[in-house]
Amino acid sequence: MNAIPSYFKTVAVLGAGESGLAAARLLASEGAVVTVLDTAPASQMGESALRLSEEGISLRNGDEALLVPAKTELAVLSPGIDPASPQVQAFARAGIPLTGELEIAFERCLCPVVAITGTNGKTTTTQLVEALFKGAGVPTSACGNIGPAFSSKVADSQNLEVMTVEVSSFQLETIQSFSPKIAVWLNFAPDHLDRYASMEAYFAAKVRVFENQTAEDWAVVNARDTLPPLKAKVLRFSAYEPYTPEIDFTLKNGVIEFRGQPVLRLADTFLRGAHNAENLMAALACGVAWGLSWEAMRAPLCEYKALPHRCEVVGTVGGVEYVNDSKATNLDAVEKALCSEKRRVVLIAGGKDKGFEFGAITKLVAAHCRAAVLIGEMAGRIEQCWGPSVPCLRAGSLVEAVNLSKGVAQPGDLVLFSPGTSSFDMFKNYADRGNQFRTIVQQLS
Ligand code: UMA
Repeated sequence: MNAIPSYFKTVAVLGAGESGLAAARLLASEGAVVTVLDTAPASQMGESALRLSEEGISLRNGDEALLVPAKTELAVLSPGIDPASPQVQAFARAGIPLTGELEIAFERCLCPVVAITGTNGKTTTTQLVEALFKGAGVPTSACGNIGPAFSSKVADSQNLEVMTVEVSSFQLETIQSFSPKIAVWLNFAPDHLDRYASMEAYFAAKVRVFENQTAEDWAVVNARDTLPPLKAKVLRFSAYEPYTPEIDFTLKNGVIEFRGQPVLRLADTFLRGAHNAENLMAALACGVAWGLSWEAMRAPLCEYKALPHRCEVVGTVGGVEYVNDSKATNLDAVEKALCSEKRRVVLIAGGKDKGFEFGAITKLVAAHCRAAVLIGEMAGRIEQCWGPSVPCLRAGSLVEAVNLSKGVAQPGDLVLFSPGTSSFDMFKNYADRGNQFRTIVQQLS
């Protein structure tokens, strides 16, 4: 099993979100004295955080959360908190060891872990892997970045054969012993440039998923990505490259092949597009690593239905289909949505400025789109990039964007809401953004 954890008596947990609360409860259940520190005011805390005192856990908010509690022996970071932030640096200056919620959970997990990372497709693949294992009779539970937090699932690990964990680069920044039996690397593209100084820094955090693996473990990797030498046994996949002996999973005429032999028809699943073929390949590769048969793996993958906000069809009005791809929070995701589409597209894009260069996909947008409707903080910058090649319209709200799109789209077209950046300038999160889009489209019809 995993490394024997070092138990600390007095712990500070930074962040009272889902990760922090789960880590705090896990540590308190071992008898640790836990203080949760959250820089947001108490008035913004959820009910679960406000009930911590009933469980013997202290909560400090606002400026008080910037002070290091006396006698702290360990600080546990939530993934959304940047280790470079003043709050974290105060612990570093006091010489207090820092770790992360993922590491805390891994140290205590009693079954092996499959870890799934990548810029896009993590959540879908995590669900596919969970479905595949469960369908094949291997008890597992999906957790981590997908939610619920890994720490909240540790108690279940004694009854599971494997834990299926979605891991983000933020979580990987603070690992020490985290070592998955199977590590999946789906893809890598620009993202989170509001947290990382460079793409190299983002890559360096993400690639740590392989850091503690040994020759007994497996790495399931995208054949198109250049990775450092891996210690684990490697299975490679690509939906964009032809079969060669180096690439185990490939896509030919809509059929996923393993070493040149057909194993799964994409049309037999509910998923579409080369990007989803890669998600399926990664899940199948986990099954191969675990020793499952193709027969056992096929049925659960064919039954799997995509999650909301990922190229989700939300309505057809006047012969125009409306698709909610609100989860597209980076340009790679927009690119994948456009490439899997043969119809003319009216693209609704834009949102919070997190440093992306939308010019990188101008040619693709021009090739696929009748027009682009732009919203949010980034609308002006996107128009500058796309304007010369694609008719661009600006909208002050999502309702206006949908109405403008309706006016421009022709029967047989697709209105694709694939923003390409974060939602936080106008919405609570991508799910709120996608739900609002769905409601607006439903009202159209
Ligand atoms: N906070 C501080 N100090 C700071 C910043 C924030 O105290 O300097 C506090 C906030 O006030 C807030 C809490 O920290 O109360 C939030 O912590 P968090 O941002 O780590 O969020 P959690 O609710 O713990 O959710 C995290 C993941 N969030 C992030 O990585 C940003 C969730 O992934 C994950 O589902 C959850 O743990 C359970 O594992 C979300 C996400 O957006 C879905 N992930 C990113 C992505 O997928 O792109 C990486």
